[in-house]
Amino acid sequence: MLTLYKAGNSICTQKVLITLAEKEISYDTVNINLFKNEQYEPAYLTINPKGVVPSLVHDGKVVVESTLICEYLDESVPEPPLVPADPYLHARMRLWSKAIDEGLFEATRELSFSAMFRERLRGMTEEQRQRRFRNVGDPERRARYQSCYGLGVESPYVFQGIADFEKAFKAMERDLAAQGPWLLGDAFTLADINLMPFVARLEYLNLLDLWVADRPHVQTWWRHAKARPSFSSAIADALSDAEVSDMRTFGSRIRERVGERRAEYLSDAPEHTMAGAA
Ligand SMILES: N[C@@H](CCC(=O)N[C@@H](CS)C(=O)NCC(=O)O)C(=O)O
Repeated sequence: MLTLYKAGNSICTQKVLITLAEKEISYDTVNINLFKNEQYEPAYLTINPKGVVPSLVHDGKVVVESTLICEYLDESVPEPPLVPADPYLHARMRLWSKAIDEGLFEATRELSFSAMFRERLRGMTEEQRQRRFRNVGDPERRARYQSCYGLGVESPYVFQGIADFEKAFKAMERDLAAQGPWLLGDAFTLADINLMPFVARLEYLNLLDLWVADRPHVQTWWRHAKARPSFSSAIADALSDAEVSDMRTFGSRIRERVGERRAEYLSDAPEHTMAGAA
């Protein structure tokens, strides 16, 4: 039996939901409400000591970290394969996972936070807010939350995120131009799946075109990705109208400043700069 601990509109959960849909795996879900701090409840921390979603429990065995969960699912249910058999392509797939886990995840979280979760935190009591900041005692995560709560788009973490997206889209455009339609060529893989929720979030925030307006291969890739039934079931159809409208409203408010900060980054970035996936 498979149980997925998930949260509504969580980018990391969405990666796993796409993988489950692609493989047509059935599962149960337990919803963890991040705005009620349910991720920090002692019972949940025994499953996921970092106090984050998603977590997968398979016949009593716990698997955490969305990238690892997707790979675990691919190994457990081999058809259709989502990890390339070729060792070189496998390494390139992992390079994309690393770029996401070591940069784009935080980039997306910080942009989302500055645009909209910041507003929700303002609605919490001081005690709830401090609990969220304190989380599970991770000083780095706390510093990021506090910086984005206090400074919004002016936070240095948001600037880092804008730079990380710039590098990633540049690398995507290069790889897709060399060999599409998917990131690793003909086969749709976890490299594509891992990126989809992040690109979707930027689009819902009305920010995506800031990076991809001049990147036609990324645009084509994104059209193909959105046409997959797994995208609809895991992301588009799972979002409420209110969530979609909130993302657009709050994202639009930071759009101009994000564009300016991107221009600031580009004016100073070395020409050869590329993401980890380069
Ligand atoms: N590296 C982890 C990150 C998980 C993560 O941070 N998830 C977010 C939701 S997308 C979360 O649970 N945040 C709750 C919090 O920070 O309190 C993964 O990929 O599974």
